[in-house]
Amino acid sequence: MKGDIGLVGLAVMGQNLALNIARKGYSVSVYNRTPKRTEEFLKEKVRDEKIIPCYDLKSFIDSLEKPRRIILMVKAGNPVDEMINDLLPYLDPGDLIIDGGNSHYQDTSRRIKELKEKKILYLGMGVSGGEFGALYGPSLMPGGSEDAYKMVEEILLKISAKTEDGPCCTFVGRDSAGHFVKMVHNGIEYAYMQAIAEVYDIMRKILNMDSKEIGDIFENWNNGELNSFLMEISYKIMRYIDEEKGVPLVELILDKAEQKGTGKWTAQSALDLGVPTPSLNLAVEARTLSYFKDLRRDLSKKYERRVPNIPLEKEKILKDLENSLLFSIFMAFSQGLWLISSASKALDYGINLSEVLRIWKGGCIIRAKILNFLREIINKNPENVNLLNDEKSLSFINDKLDSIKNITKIARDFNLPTLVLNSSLDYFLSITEEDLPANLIQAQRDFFGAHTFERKDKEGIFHVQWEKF
Ligand code: NBP
Repeated sequence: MKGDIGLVGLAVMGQNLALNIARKGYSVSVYNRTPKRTEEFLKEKVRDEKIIPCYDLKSFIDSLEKPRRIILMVKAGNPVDEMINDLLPYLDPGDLIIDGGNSHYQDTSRRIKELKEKKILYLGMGVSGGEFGALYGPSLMPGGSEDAYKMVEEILLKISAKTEDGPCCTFVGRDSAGHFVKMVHNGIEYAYMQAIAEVYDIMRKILNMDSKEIGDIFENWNNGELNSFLMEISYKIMRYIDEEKGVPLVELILDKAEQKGTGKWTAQSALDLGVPTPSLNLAVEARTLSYFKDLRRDLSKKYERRVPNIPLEKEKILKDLENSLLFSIFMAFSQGLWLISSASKALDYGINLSEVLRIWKGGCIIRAKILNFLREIINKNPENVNLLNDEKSLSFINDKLDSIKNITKIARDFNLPTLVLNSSLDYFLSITEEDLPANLIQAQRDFFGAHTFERKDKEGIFHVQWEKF
C-alpha cells in the first residue's frame, strides 16, 4: 500500500490530523523525528485506519504516491526549516509540502520563494481547532499557489469542519496569506478570551458571584447572540470541580497567562502595516502583565485599594456585561479584518474576507454566531475595510454603547483593570471622532524636530519657528 499523503510530526496535532485524514478513506504515511512517538501512536491511537508508519525519511518518501504530498505538523520556527532541508534530497520537482503549523508568515514567504527555485510546491496552511478540531474537523486556511492547493483540495475539504455554508476550508490567497490569516485569527482569539476574562473578573469581584453562578450566566449568554466556542468552554470551565479539593478548578489555577507568540506577531504586523488594532494588542499586554505575579503581589500590598460603596443593580450590570462582550468582540473582529484586508493589499494576497469569515464559522477557536452578522456586512460591500462603516453596525453598536461605558466606569470605580473592554471603547471613540487632539502632537513634533504640519485652513506643508533661540 502506498500513502496518498504523508504527515511529518506526530505530536498532538499531527496524530489527530493523520487519523482524521485516514478516517476519510485515505492512506497516510507518517514519520516523526523520534521513532518512539510513532510507535506509541500506532499502539495507542491507530485501529483499522490506513496508517503507514515510517522510521526513516527515505522509506517515508518511497512510501508515497507521486507527486508526493507531505504535511508538516512540527513545531514552528527552525524545526520547519530543518525538516524541509532533510526532506529536500529525496523530493522530485512537482512534489508538495504543506506546513500546517503556526509558522510566522514571513518565514512562509521565504520558504515559498526558496522552494520555488527547486520546483517544489508549498502551501502555508493555518489549522485551527486544537486537538479536537484536528481529529473531528478543523478550520483550514491554506495559502500559497492555487495549483498546489488543487493537489490537496479534495482531502482538505473532506477533513475540515462543515457548516450550513460549506466546508471550513478555502484557498485563502497567494503567498503567505494562509499563515497571515491564521495569525490574525489567533490575535482575535487573544482579545476574545481576554474580554471574557475581564467580564468574569467583574462578575466575581464586583457582583460577588461564585463560579457556578457565573457558569449559569455564561451558558445563558451562549444560548443567545454570544453563542460561540469560547463562551461554551468558559461555562464548562466554571462548572469543572477539582476532585482533590472539591472546588471549581478555575479558582485554583494560577493567574499567569502563557503565550506562544501569534498574538504578539499580530500586534507587530499591525504596527508595521499601520493598522489600528488596540484590542488585539492590549490582549497581548494583559497576558504579559499577568505574568508578573510576584511583582503584582508585592505592589498590591503597597497600593491598597478601597472598595467603594456604590449601589449596584445586578440584573442591569449583567445585561450591560453581555452587551459589552458583544461590543468588544465586534471591535476585535473589526480590527482583525481591517488588518487582513490591509495586508492583502500590501502583500498582494488576494484574500476574500467573506470567505475567511465563512471558514471561521466551524472548527476553529473563534467560531461564533456573530460571524454571520459580520459576513452580511462584508457581503453587502466587499471593499468595506472597516465593519463600522455600515448601517447595521450602526444600530448594533449604538445599542451597546451605554452598556460598555457603564461597565468600564464601574470597573474603574472598583479598581479593576479591563484592558480589552477599555481599548475597544477607546478604539470606537477614536475612529468615530472627527476632531482628535493630534493637532497638538503635530505642533509638538514641529516644535522640537521641525517635522512640519498641515493646516485645516489652507493647503500646503508648514513649519514655524515656535520660539526664538
Ligand atoms: P509541537 O508544536 O509541540 O511540536 C512537536 C513536534 O515537532 C514533534 O513531532 C517533534 O518531534 C517535532 N519537532 C521538533 Br519540536 N523539532 C523538530 C525538528 N528539528 N525536526 C523534526 N521534528 C521536530 O506540536 P503540536 O502542538 O502538535 O503542534 C504542531 C504545530 O501545529 C505547531 O506549529 C503548532 O503551533 C501548531 N498548532 C498547534 C495547535 C494546538 O492546539 N496544539 C493548534 C493549531 C496549530 P519529536 O517527537 O521528535 O520531538
